[in-house]
Amino acid sequence: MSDIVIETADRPDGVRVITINNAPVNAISAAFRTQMKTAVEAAGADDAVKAVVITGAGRAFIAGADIREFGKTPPAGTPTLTEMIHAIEDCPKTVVAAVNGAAAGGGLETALGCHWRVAAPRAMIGLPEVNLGTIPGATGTQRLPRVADIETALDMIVSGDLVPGTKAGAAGIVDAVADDTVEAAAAMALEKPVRKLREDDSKLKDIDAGAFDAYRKGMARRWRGFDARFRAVDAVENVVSMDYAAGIRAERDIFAERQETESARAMRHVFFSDREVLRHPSIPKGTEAIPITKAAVIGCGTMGGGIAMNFVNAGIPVTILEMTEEALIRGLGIIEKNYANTVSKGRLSQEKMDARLALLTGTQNYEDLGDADIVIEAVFETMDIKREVFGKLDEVMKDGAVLASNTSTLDIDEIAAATKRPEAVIGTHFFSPANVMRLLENVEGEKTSPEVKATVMKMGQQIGKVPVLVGNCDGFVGNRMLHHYIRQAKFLLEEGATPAQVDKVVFDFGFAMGPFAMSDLAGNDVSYLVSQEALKKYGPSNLRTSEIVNRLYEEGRYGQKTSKGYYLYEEGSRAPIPDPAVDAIIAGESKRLGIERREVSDEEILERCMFALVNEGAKILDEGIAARPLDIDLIYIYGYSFPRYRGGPMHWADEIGLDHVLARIESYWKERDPDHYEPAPLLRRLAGEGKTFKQWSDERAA
Ligand code: T1G
Repeated sequence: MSDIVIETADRPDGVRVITINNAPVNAISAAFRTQMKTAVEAAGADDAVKAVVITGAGRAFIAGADIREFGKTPPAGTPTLTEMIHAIEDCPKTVVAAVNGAAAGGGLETALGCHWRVAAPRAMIGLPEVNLGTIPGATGTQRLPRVADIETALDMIVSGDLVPGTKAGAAGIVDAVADDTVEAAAAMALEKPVRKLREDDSKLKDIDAGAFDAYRKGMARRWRGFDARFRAVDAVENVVSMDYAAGIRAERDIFAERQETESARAMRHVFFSDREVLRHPSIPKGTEAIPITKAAVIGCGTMGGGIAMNFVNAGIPVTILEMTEEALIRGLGIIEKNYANTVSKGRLSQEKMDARLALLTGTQNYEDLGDADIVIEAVFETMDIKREVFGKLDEVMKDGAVLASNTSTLDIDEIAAATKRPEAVIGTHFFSPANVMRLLENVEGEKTSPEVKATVMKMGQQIGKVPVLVGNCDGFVGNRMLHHYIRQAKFLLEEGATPAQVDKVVFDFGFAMGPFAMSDLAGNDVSYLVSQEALKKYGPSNLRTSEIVNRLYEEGRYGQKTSKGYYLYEEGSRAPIPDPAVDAIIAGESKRLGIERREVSDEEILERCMFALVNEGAKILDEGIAARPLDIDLIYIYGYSFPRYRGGPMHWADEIGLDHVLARIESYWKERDPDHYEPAPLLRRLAGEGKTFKQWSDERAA
């Protein structure tokens, strides 16, 4: 890559256009800062130059500071981003930003250092630093409230969301919106005076100092644990009590404090993993994905209906098949009700709802599915029915169609064997509710072709999911690991903990809810029936198992659906209420098992549950069921609400240190669970070599 990233060209009208050309998205590198400062100072000193426009080459204006340079020392003499921005603002000629594309983080900060701004209608603009566990660190928290009202500024900085140019225009963040941003910016630069935002406090006097505490209260529940977002409010709040110079110094201090926190490292890991996950080592580079222009879904129950919604939401027509007219009408009715709900909450227009429903076609005939590019089966979770369905699909689907199963527990190879085209068969495991949960666990069979794998990975993106490709085994990756975590949670109950204690530890760690509240939501009857299926499949085990869920099932304590499970639930409320009757059931189990109940510490609860995920994850990596630790991390973040600011179970274990994780697992294995908690060989190996899962993965990829 050439290190010339800033190009200049003089227009006949006397405007100098400074173009940033640092593929792929004009991230701000050290060279960028040096060359931009030089270019803008030269323009200011050149009498032939009447005014200046700054714009980006390619699809972005500026993607922000180059995240890959974080923590690296720049060459001596390199200006900071703030120094570069001030050089732009101090240019004696009018400087206008032509925001041709994404202006994110330092990109927007740079645009706010220009005297005026023109944006393209669909240019995505914002300060997403909190999504990296940090805060805007180059005057953004002090400039945005000087152009937008404080609520808008706080919303943008705390959410980290990018908004389109049109919205940024309406908010006053840009001064005009135009398709040809350079032309519009040149005209503006020739007529408008120099305007230094850092000297303009006019919008600050309207700010109610109480707005910040109110904002903190309003964000507390949604952003629990995301510390950077709360520190961003602190930085913005300084606009009411500090002048600009003090405000940016305070901002810089907070930015520096955040940069090297565990959560910042975790969220940078997730940022890059979100992109790396699509480049799976088992899909050769350049493999062509089959275009998905038409889909089909078998089964219009909860999962089938949710799956179908994903496609019509992305503008892809879906034919959905049910066996009876009554089931079809009921299923389509539920989809319509779902959309109507969203419309009533003002989150979808009636017109968009109608357009989406118009893309849905119901049928009872397999022949109507033949021209779909992909068909996703979401019928009962029994192998006989799946094989029957795939046998029919094999007969009716066009050549080259992808035959996918939404199964969460059954063997993809056995399903594929019901067809004459196993290379076209793959698992596409959606998580309930399928139209909400972002994880799509794609499960490759022995014979699945690279094209089919590439297709479901691209399709996942197309329908707004995070697609992760994994191998075929019991429970694939997510549920296989979950099984080990839930088992420890149940053992902890038998040893002395209560459901509320375990759930609080896991909730405070950052999950949306603990294992027992989750079981009550999903249905204890479901987990009981799954355990009975496993019993049928594998026979009784002489290893330690827990029968607590059997006891609950026997007493009809299925969870929220029966207003009692691990907890009690009042009519119409989902709030879990601890129930002494459950404590008695648990104590009865401890007695039956001859376990002397004891005080269990929160630390043991957290480690027993979370290290069980890590230990099984290590086995999954060793078996090649997951190709990289990042695949496991994303599965847990997007499928199981593992806290994003801890980076996923494998990244989190790397941060703790695998030697410590191994030592703790060793002790639990010996003292608490000799049957199931033996340390994974890969964990032992890496801990012994002083390595992390990431280093192991990078060595394999090299
Ligand atoms: N630094 C380094 N690489 C980046 C990058 C960045 N800021 N942004 C994107 N990339 C890479 C990305 O990893 C991918 O690489 C490729 O570019 C295309 O990205 C002081 C300190 C701008 C909306 O957080 O949100 O400024 O996978 O597929 O869909 O206050 O990129 O191809 O190898 O996402 O067109 C703040 C992060 C930084 C914005 C464009 N900025 N980027 O989306 O492309 S911190 C951000 C995005 C900061 C200052 C602070 C998006 C985009 P690869 P892409 P896209």
